[in-house]
Amino acid sequence: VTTKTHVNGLKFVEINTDLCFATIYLQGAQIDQFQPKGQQPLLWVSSADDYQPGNGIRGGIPICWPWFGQSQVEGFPQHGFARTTTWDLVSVKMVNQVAFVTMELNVKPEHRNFWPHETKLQVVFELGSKLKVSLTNTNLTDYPVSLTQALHTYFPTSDIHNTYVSGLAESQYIEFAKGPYAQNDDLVEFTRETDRVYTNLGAAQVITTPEGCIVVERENSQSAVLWNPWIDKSQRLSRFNDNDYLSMLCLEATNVLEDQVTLAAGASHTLTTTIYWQT
Ligand code: TA6
Repeated sequence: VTTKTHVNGLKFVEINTDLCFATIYLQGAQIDQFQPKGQQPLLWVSSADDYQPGNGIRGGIPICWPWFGQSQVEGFPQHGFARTTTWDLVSVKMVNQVAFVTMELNVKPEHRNFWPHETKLQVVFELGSKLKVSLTNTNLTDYPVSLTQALHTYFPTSDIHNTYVSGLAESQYIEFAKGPYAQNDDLVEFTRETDRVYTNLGAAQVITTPEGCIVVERENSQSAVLWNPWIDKSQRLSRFNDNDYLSMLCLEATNVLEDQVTLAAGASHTLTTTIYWQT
């Protein structure tokens, strides 16, 4: 495990063990690559991203915090400010070939107007043949604090037209601010822009692609976002090629809408997602 600097100045941790290869950027504590040894990569990144400081990387797992989506407040950045802020590297440990990388976000004075609360945000990456990401909020104030958040995971596929998501049935979803709609079919396919917030959702979904089946598990999350920008939105997105929609999808572990996190004084909450190739 080594710490390196990208040509554009962004610092990252590189993990190269018998079990996996991964890179995690200190900006946003954003993992952009994870590949179990002997298997295909589990994360997707756009080739249009030039890793400029100040943006979130278009791929991997952006951490959306302390709000998901558009902020209610004019001028506040979409998906919060954690992903464009440099986190502190707390520790790197190896336990039986599994790497544990811990980073913390210490809210900076310039963020105080976005987030005037004393809270601690820590992420632990467990990197083995599976990737487990645990995001812990601790409320250091003496009053309740609420927030929404997402582990905004980008997954790869060689063909979106032969990619299906199962494990969404029996839940309902909101899309384009309409709904809720019942999710009756267990297999969801992609034929147009898809931007759904599922609620009351089971703890595991499976993404079937031509490369194999990716298992996506969530803990302490009853909601998830399923997103593919499709043709028109792909042309409007920053750091995204027009045809990138053909080779990616997002299935995000979230705490949004009625699933938002409300922390009593002194309380903690850990959102976890675990992803791996089903064998
Ligand atoms: O998670 C889906 C979404 O909210 C989409 O609506 C789209 O905006 C996407 O996130 C990417 O947002 P970003 O700010 O990273 O361009």
